[in-house]
Amino acid sequence: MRALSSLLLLVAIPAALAVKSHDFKTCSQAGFCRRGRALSARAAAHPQWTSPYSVDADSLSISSDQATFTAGVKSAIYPDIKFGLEVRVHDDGVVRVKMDEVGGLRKRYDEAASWALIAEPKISKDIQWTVGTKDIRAVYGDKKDVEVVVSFEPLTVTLYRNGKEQVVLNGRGLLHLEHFRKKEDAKPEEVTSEEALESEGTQQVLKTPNLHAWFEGEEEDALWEETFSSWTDTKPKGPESLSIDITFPNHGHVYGIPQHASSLDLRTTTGESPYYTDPYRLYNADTFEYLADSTMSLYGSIPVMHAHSADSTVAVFNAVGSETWIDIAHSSVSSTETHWISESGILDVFIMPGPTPKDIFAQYTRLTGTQALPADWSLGYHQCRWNYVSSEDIRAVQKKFDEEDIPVDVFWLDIEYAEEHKYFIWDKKNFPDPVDMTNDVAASSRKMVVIIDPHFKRTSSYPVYQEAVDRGLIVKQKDGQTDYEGWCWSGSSAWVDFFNPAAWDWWKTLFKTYKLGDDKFSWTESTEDVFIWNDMNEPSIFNGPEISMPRDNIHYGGWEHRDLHNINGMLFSNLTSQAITVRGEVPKRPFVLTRAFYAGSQRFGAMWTGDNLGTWEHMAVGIKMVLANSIAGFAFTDVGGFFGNPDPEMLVRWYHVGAFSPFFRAHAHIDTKRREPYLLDEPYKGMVKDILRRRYSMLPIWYTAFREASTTGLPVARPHYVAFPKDEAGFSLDDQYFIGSSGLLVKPVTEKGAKEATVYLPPNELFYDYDSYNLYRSPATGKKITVAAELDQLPLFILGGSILPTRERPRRSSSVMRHDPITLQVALDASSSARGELYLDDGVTFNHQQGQIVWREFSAEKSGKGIKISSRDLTTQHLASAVDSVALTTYDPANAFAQSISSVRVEKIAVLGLGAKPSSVKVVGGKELEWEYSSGVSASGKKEGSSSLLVIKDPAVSVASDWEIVVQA
Ligand code: NBV
Repeated sequence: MRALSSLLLLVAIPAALAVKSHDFKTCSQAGFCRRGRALSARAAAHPQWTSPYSVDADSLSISSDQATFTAGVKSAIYPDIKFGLEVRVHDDGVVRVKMDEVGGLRKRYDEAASWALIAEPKISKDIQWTVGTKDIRAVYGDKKDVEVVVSFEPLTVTLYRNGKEQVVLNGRGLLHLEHFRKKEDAKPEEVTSEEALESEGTQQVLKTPNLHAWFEGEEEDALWEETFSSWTDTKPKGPESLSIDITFPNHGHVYGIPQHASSLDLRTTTGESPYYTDPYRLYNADTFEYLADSTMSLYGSIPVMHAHSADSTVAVFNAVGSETWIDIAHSSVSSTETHWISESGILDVFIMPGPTPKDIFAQYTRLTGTQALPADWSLGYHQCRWNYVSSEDIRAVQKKFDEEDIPVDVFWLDIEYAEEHKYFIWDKKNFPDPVDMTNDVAASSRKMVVIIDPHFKRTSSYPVYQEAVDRGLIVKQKDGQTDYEGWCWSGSSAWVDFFNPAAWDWWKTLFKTYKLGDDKFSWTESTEDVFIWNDMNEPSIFNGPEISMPRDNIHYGGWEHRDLHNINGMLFSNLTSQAITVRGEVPKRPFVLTRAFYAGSQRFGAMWTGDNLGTWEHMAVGIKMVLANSIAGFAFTDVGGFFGNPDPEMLVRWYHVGAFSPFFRAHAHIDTKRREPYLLDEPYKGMVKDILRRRYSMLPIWYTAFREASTTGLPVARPHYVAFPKDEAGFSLDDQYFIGSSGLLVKPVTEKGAKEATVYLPPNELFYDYDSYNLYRSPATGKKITVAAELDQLPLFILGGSILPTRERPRRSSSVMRHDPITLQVALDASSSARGELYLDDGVTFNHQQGQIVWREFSAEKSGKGIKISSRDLTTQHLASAVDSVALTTYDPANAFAQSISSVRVEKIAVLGLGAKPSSVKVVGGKELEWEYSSGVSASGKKEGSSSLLVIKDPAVSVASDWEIVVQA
């Protein structure tokens, strides 16, 4: 693979260099997906199709706390097979719908939710189920405007708000849990409609004599075995797929289900003129050189979908761990039909009622947790390539950055640091002094990230492998006994089964930086400045089906790999993250980048967009992918593209994209030319240096956005529909977005040769160009503006009404900026007010959880004919109003951290859009300040053009304390 790519990539990316599509299945090559789509086709063809599943009302039982009901479910097709339904309402209105086969031949995989959820959700105290003859229903919510109705025959679940349908399960009758059966009686006896169905209505519909054929199709399709390429998947359990249609009436847009290289607003995959012909696929896979516009699977899978309209947002989390395909049809402009087809598992769907995007993020993160607050340094610039070849190489690269005065925080080592790709074990020829090397990096206030892949070389001289074998931790072949062997970078390899609890503590011990005992491995050749990158954890296996693990391999508990494939990679990186956290005496925030992910991964680290190409298309789709990933986690997109040699123009534009992504890493394939920023010629080098400096100046904004994400779930890279949920014109926007709640709007340029860019501004707002301070006003319809976007220009705007905290002193890394002064940019809105936040803590420990923080609110408001700018403690306000879940039992505004930064001052305040030249600027209770004013367009006026600018010089107020500055007219 490497030899081939070296030949191809040293020049440029030829059009032919793209994913080897034939390595990966289409829906028509996956038996259960074929069956699912065929079911849907039969339903569409039958004018009176109805679901054969019905609730047995006699078996209905409501729990003593009233929140849950259970009932038996019958299938008219298989009257002897029993199913159980459980529906419960959580205290935030989320409805959980579970259905499983009862007393079947085997057990379906029912553990997906347990890996994704942080805890058993709290049950509503507000529910009163009412049982009728045809359904059971409950009305709830503060305004009693939400209603969930479970109809008995056929079984459907519908969520209403204000009487309007929001989410419907099985409305199209595509629910199907293929029950476990014996191969010998695979062909069931014919069941006729008269025998099976007593309900008159259903009898009318089902006139066909053979109900099996009517519902499941004439032919048995790949129930017991299937082949793909040279691979045979023996399916010892037989068919067990799960199909469910989920319709979002009154919601015309759906987003989420990362990861795909596609638009944020998900497109139609079925119907008369589908945009895509295959459903969106979720099956973690090493799809290197992936297509830039496709529903193909990529490295991670999060089965979460938002459905949005100007009236409301709802969402579903389908907690399934097996391969899943999702068909989408925009049945009308205002409704969306989806069909989820999974290979195995129980039905376990969480319906999130919204009604705003903010509510959805709160509901989803209450289930699966928020993004972890990252270490502050991890928001700086990361320099990676496959590979920095030696300790001396790392030192030389660091030196060049310093000589050129280019900021950087982290140097990364890819797989070649490890002797024979035995991770943890340094290749001493090239890395003779790993601890000294790391200490040299750390001495410049920087960190290292080193890769640990999950394939372990099968040799007894490799202690990590041997310890895993001795403990019986290796994933087994289909016989359930023999250790599975596959092929990866390290040659013949084995994979640890992280579903086995015995692996958990063992894995943590490996990362201890001190010696544990003579016959026990720990990573003594690392320090607490080394952090981890987990790659290839889909898992990627070179000689495996679809470059992954055989589905009939066996994991802990006897589960087949197919049952939990999409969860598998998450366990590896989550445990690595926990290992890093506790490796030292004082727990410190981990940093782990993972390629494979599932719902819940966001709690432990960052994910990235994998092996993209150095092309304009990939740069553009990377932005959409970061937005889609951000809905359910947080994301990197590799600057420069992994494969290929981007020209300087593309690289500069890509640095802009990276600098405005939650995480910012440049990476490159082993066969590419070196492309560190200092290697560029002028003017490109200067441009990249400016971009990097801008990223560093904005670190306070990023960190504040991460604080918000880590407590509310609201994404750092925030799509337009989340920021302006009522603005229909922005529902499909995915090439411009906001940074947290800061008010920063960015539109990276992703076209070659561009000189200008068009940016959409939402209705009735003011925006200031970040560089020119030009003020734009959008009318009630919103508007598009065209702005200059030469190579050194990035379309970047501040929403009127925002206050941005920045640190403007150029530095070599983020850690040395912790005591730098702050600049505030106050962008007034039409009523001459503005607000913003700044969050600071020590950046590395968990002391913030004990209230060691500074969290300020800056505001500007009219005061007489002038304005007043003030700073207030925000934690106190939040604790008083209990607005969010900041878990601070004891909080003191004068906490030790706040005291440690009491000398950090505000060194400049720039006010945009002020109405007139002030007569004085004064700190209340303090001195008269120096200032400069240049006249221009005012925020409260009607004109567009160059904004007025008041620069208050060195007000010298502390960032950690309350103050007021009065700007008198
Ligand atoms: O470890 C080598 C690469 C890594 O640089 C890249 O970022 C990963 O996505 N890795 C994939 C394996 C080889 C890919 C061809």
